[in-house]
Amino acid sequence: MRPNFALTLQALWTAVCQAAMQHYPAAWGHYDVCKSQIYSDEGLTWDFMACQPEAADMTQFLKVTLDPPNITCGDPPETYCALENPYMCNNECDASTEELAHPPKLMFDTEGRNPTTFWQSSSWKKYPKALLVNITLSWNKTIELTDDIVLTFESGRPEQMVLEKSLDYGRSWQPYQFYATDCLDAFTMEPKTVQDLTQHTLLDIICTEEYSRGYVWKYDKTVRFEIKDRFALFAGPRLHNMASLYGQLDTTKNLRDFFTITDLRVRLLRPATGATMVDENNLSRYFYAISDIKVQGRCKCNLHANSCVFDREKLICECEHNTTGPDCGRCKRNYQGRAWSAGSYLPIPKGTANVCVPNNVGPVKCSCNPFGSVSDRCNATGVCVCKAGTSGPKCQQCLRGFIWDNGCKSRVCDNELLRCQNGGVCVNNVRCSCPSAYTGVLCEKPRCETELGGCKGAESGQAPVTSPSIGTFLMLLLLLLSSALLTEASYWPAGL
Ligand SMILES: *[C@@H]1O[C@H](CO)[C@@H](O)[C@H](O)[C@H]1NC(C)=O
Ligand SMILES: *[C@@H]1O[C@H](CO)[C@@H](O)[C@H](O)[C@H]1NC(C)=O
Ligand SMILES: *[C@@H]1O[C@H](CO)[C@@H](O)[C@H](O)[C@H]1NC(C)=O
Ligand SMILES: *[C@@H]1O[C@H](CO)[C@@H](O)[C@H](O)[C@H]1NC(C)=O
Ligand SMILES: *[C@@H]1O[C@H](CO)[C@@H](O)[C@H](O)[C@H]1NC(C)=O
Ligand SMILES: *[C@@H]1O[C@H](CO)[C@@H](O)[C@H](O)[C@H]1NC(C)=O
Ligand SMILES: [Ca+2]
Repeated sequence: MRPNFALTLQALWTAVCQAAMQHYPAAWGHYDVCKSQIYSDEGLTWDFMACQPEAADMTQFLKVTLDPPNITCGDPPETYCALENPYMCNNECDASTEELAHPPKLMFDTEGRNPTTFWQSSSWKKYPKALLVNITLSWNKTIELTDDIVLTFESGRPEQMVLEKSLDYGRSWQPYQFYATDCLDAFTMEPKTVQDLTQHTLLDIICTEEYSRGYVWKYDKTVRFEIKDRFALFAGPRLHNMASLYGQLDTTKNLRDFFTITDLRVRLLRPATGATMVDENNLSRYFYAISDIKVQGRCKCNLHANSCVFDREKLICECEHNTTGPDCGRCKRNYQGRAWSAGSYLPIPKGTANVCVPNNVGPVKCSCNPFGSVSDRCNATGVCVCKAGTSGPKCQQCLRGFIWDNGCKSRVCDNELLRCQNGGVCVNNVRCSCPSAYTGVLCEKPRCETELGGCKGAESGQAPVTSPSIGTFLMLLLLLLSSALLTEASYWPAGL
């Protein structure tokens, strides 16, 4: 299943670069384009689509805040001993020397071939008072996570920690996941792993012991928040029905909100001790050190932008579809002709743009011909939608076979074969003006109104027992005539 997870993720969030795009079936949806020009009956027009920015390394755009602010090591300089060996004390931290300093930014630099770079806290000098550190990552922008959050600890993984998220720029926080060597003891929660979750519980907040176990930290330094596994659960073991999947993604607000954040907070509650007893005589062995934090995601632009720029220390969606705001979360001024709405992943593959429409659309703005168009207002794309037989940007022209008469009407009568009957008069080839006693397209039916008499049988509610009307007869005749002319073996009496 594993290799499928990546695909699942792609399918759900289309976290693909354009080059890779071609390798995925188009039916899976591609949301990298917001609009394209198309040729239609009215000439060149825009076709608008749901769109979103590519996923990216979001750590490039964050602001990191530590609490307490002076918790970073090196002021004053300190010497640390190794957790696994109290006699190995060659870890020096000095904030005033670049080579010996361990500032927070080293959690987000690119690890090259050089020795690992890491942020390090002061040691647990005040034991048994808890060594508490909050690391807050703020984007000042709503983002959607697309891949696992991965923290790499350089001096043992913490024995207790909580990962939290905020959706409102840090005003309120919810836990994402609890981590402990002993979940019951630390948080009075049953230990679970992401494998214990089901499709129905995938948004449950769990405590896991998976990433806190003993001395194995030398080989496994990472602590994860498993987003891919949750996506895979959401998608189910097999992905045959992308439409229903996108449908769920569109309609399951909880699910989308779950992966949406403005801030993350790592609450470090107890450092690695590697033993049941803390060696009180040598507290220089206990501290936090993080070499890397990975956060992969994309700007949330409500499917109204395919690009998000980092401008003056700020992430901004480049909104399309006449939307605006940091998340394209509202309609531009003068484009509030209907309520704002997020774009939709459906129907796949291009979704629905739900563009904002101009205010006061109608004969003011659009000047759609009131007779030729379905509505005097433009539709959401700012286009006059024409009635059958009508065309032109304002729906003021008739297609071939149609004749203008307060809108385009098909040819109904003439003074040759399609004669109005019973003294009716053909008006502009589009209708017969009938004498009051007759009705029907060609005035072929007597009116069935009691005061006019006649039309017997109609009053009783039964089908009038009349011979086929002359109009119908004429039409039948025409039809037969034309088919006869087209048929080689004509059986029509020659004398007719
Ligand atoms: C940080 O500053 C506070 C208040 O100034 C002080 O009490 C505390 O000991 C300092 N902590 C460290 C690790 O230097
Ligand atoms: C910790 O133990 C080592 C080895 O005994 C010693 O060199 C070091 O000074 C000790 N550190 C502290 C703060 O006691
Ligand atoms: C960290 O965040 C928690 C939760 O909001 C708060 O109670 C605590 O005071 C913060 N600071 C530290 C150093 O734990
Ligand atoms: C966050 O962004 C808003 C605009 O979107 C800006 O007004 C505000 O100053 C920013 N706050 C910080 C702390 O950067
Ligand atoms: C947004 O408004 C501009 C200016 O009126 C217009 O050219 C453009 O086509 C509109 N876009 C959409 C998606 O309606
Ligand atoms: C508006 O009408 C045009 C032309 O019929 C059509 O192509 C377009 O999809 C319509 N837009 C919406 C949002 O209904
Ligand atoms: Ca680093």
